[in-house]
Amino acid sequence: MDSKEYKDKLVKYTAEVTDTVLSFMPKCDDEHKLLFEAMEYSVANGGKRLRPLMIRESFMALGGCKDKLCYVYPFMAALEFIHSYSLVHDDLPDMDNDMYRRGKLTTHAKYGADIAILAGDGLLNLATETAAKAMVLAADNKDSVMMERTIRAFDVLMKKAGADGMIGGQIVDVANTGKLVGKKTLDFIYRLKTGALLEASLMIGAILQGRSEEEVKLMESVGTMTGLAFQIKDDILDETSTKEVLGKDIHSDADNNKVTYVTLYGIEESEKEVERLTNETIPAFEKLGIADTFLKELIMSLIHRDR
Ligand code: GRG
Repeated sequence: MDSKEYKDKLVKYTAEVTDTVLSFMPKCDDEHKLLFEAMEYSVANGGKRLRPLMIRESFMALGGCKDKLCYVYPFMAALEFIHSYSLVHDDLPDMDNDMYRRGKLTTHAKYGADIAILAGDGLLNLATETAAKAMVLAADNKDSVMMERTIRAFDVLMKKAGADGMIGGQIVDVANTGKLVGKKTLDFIYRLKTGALLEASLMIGAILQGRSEEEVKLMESVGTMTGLAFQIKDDILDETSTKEVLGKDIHSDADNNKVTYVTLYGIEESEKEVERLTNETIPAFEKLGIADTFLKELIMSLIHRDR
């Protein structure tokens, strides 16, 4: 796939995935106007849609057929809702206290911290409700194969978002803010805080496509390495990018007294680590027979992302 073909596909796929995610947002009614508005603002305000894209492309790369995508869509939306809520809560005054994200005011900066907390809570509940739709659909269709797969995918989604996943990483991050942590702690935080949702994305695609436990584990390992690389790149961009390109305040880590890969190793070494970790995913793609897919290109492209 040449670079133009990849870029064209990325634009097209991102738009499709965004439509899919937004189609699961509740319709705004007068009673819940403020809540729904703040929830919608938090999801609809841009973003790379990386996680839902990874679910869909993992499913498709592994041979998924289009008529089963109806079981994949709810998971794509659910994971993006979880990601969105985590950003809303992460931006709060008592967490990172960030005022800008994706080039716009953060949810708490626009609506106040009280509403932002509730919008985040609302999105987490909506994520569960949305993922459950896939299981209900399988039950309605009396499709026992998809029933089993959607239950397994649901289990992975909830685990990776919870105490053994994203939240488990965030708490260690928060507890160590201002402390001089080393690589071991940093890797633990990154693997859970950032990696867990990327692992979930790739695993869910594979599970819904009925792949073996071993293949799901291989996908998980791709997610682990991608997550670490993704977070290290995030550390680098926080130092080297601009507010205009990144859409949020830069030097947020330094301002919040956070040790990052850049603090420990400098920009150049951190860049090399992003490349090394990303390239380490290649054998898994080859083993799975999906080395020539959009999914692999997507993951490789993250080395050079600028936002
Ligand atoms: C439960 C109180 C409570 C808070 C949850 C877990 C959590 C707070 C926050 C973690 C969120 C976080 C900052 C994770 C780091 C991962 C990361 C680099 C997120 C940005 O992801 P992108 O670049 O964002 O995919 P876009 O804007 O493109 O969607």
